[in-house]
Amino acid sequence: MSSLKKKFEEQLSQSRIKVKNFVSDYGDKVIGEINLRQLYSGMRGMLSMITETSKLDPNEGIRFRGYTLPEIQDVLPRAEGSNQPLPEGIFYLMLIGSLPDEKDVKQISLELEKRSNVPNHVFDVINNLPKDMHPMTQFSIAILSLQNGSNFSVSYKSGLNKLDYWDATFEDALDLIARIPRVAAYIYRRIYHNEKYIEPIKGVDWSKNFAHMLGFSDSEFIDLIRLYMTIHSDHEGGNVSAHASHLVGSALSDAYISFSAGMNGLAGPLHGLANQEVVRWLLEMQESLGGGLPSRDNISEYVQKSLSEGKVIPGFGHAVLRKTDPRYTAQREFALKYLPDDELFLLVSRVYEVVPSILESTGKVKNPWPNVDAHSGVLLLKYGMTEYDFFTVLFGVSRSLGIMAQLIWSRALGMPIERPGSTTTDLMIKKFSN
Ligand code: CMX
Repeated sequence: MSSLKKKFEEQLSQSRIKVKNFVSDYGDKVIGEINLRQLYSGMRGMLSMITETSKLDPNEGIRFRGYTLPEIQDVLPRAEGSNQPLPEGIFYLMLIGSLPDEKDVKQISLELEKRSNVPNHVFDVINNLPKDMHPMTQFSIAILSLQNGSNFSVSYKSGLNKLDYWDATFEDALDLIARIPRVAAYIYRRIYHNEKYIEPIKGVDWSKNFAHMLGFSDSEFIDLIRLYMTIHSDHEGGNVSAHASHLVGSALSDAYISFSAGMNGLAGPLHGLANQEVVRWLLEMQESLGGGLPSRDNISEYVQKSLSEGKVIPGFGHAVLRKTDPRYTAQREFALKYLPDDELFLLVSRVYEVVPSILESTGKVKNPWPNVDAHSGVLLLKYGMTEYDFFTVLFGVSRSLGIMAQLIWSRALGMPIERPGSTTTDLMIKKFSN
């Protein structure tokens, strides 16, 4: 048994007892009220699930097991010569609940390397997809095609004890995290680089290998991927991708099926696809304003026009956050360090100066500040990754860390099948307006 799995198992029985006693002692406590409006507004602010890995505060942003993003960047182990934490470390933190040391992180890199073999039939499946199918659709299909290797499904068929669900899920989760960079890189090289595939390398961390298979060897780009994989990894449980995975997983669908469902949610423009939409919107704006760095007044006019046409400004707003997303700030700091004079970075910065007050002036946007997706694209473009309809796949690879840690915990704590209630408008009218 791997040391990561042993560490998880060691604390499992205690966690189970803690949850059991807590629910038995406090299960009747009321934690909030639900009003009718919330039913019609996407369940905003409705506390309705337990997610152990991270918690999102509207003003402060994400905390991973109690650590803010700047703290994470400070305390997690780094690769030699690198300025960014290794995402293996955030996976350890989310799963085990405490900070890893360098040895722990190194072991995860090795474990992922050992598990990284992708069966040939997965490449056959991808090869049979039209190249113009969106990369997220290809990614989701490829993840599903990995499913026949699921430990959980095979063990369940032969009569798995409920108490051991977590164990088979742990195996699937680690396999999935290990394999999807190869799958994502294969999709990328097939669509955009004439099917010139790059074999994985051994003895390096998860992100470096991923960057290598994508075709990038620049050490700044590798660090960018480490940063990218860390900051996109988790955003508590209620966002569409995490929640979709959790919901599907609650029916005991295995890790592959659950994660693919989450990726289908991430592929929506109001969620993960926003990173692609931001780049498209920025480039279209730049072109329609005559190229170069547009003035604040011109950007303002363009934004007003987009709004008047009933479009959203991609990369701005959030369902929970009410301040600038710390994931945006982390990327801005990276840009200020490595590409302060880049024209598209300057454009992103100018948009940041202009958009919030315009969104505020609409009187309806609850959070006018930028989110993670407002910044990620320009960094990738700078290092030569220009195929921006692929960017959501990178988000997806990163999300595997959080969603898989969440799934292991849900199985370990015996979380039941999700089944909230619903009602009809007529029944509500009958109840309240007579
Ligand atoms: N541009 C224009 N209008 C916006 C807006 C934006 N960036 N953000 C919110 N609004 C509008 C909403 O569309 C809504 O309009 P209607 O009342 O006409 O329907 C109104 O403002 C109120 O919305 P809200 O309560 O402030 O925001 P929601 O919680 O409903 O939605 C989000 C949140 C992210 C979907 C929304 O802000 C948005 O569409 N942003 C642009 C897309 C984006 O960047 N998504 C990525 C989010 C991060 C991620 O998941 O990756």
